[in-house]
Amino acid sequence: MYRLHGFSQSGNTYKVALLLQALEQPWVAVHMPISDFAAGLQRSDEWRQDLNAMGEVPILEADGKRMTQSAAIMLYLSDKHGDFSGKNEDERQEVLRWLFFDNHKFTSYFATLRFMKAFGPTEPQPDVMKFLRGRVDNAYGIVEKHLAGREYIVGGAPTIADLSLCGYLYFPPEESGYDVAKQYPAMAAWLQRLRNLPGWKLPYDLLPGEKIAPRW
Ligand SMILES: N[C@@H](CCC(=O)N[C@@H](CS)C(=O)NCC(=O)O)C(=O)O
Repeated sequence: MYRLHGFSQSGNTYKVALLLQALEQPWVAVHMPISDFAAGLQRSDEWRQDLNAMGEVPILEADGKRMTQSAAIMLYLSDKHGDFSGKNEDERQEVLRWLFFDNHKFTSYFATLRFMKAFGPTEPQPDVMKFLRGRVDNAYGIVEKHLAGREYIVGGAPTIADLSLCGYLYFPPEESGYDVAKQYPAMAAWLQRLRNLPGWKLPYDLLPGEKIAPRW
């Protein structure tokens, strides 16, 4: 039984949860309330020592190991269960390329922007938001262009590259100010396609934690 630490607002946790569902593996959520997260529990010395020195969720406990970093966890699970990793060496190389792009450019700026707009303790500064929107628009434009005329990020079937890139795209538009379904047609069609994966659910239905109204 896999144990996945996180909470429903965490798109990085959602990526791993979606993969466990698609692999039809049994798992339980270990809930870290967003109030603890907002208070910085994950940065305390004790938490870092006991759970993750990097001070982040998701954390997956499995096979006597405690793993972190959603991409590393997804590579482990897709390899172990022999699915969603790409059909050959070239596809697996492409999967890695998109996982790195996602972690550096696609998820990271968007997750930061959304956090500041929806959950930040103080009103975000317009210049900072403008910078983040510029970075997001660039990364989203790249994925939109890539998906025009193709069904999945790599090859002809879903892989962990899809599950990583989609991790923040099913949250309500008001949390980020981005309405992907309206602004990015190729991404919208791809997100619709991914809903057919086994066990697919929206983040607030798959992971524990109350939906909260965006703050700013
Ligand atoms: N690259 C990491 C990012 C993980 C991450 O940023 N997690 C957020 C929650 S979604 C977090 O725990 N942040 C804590 C902090 O920055 O203090 C991954 O994919 O797992």
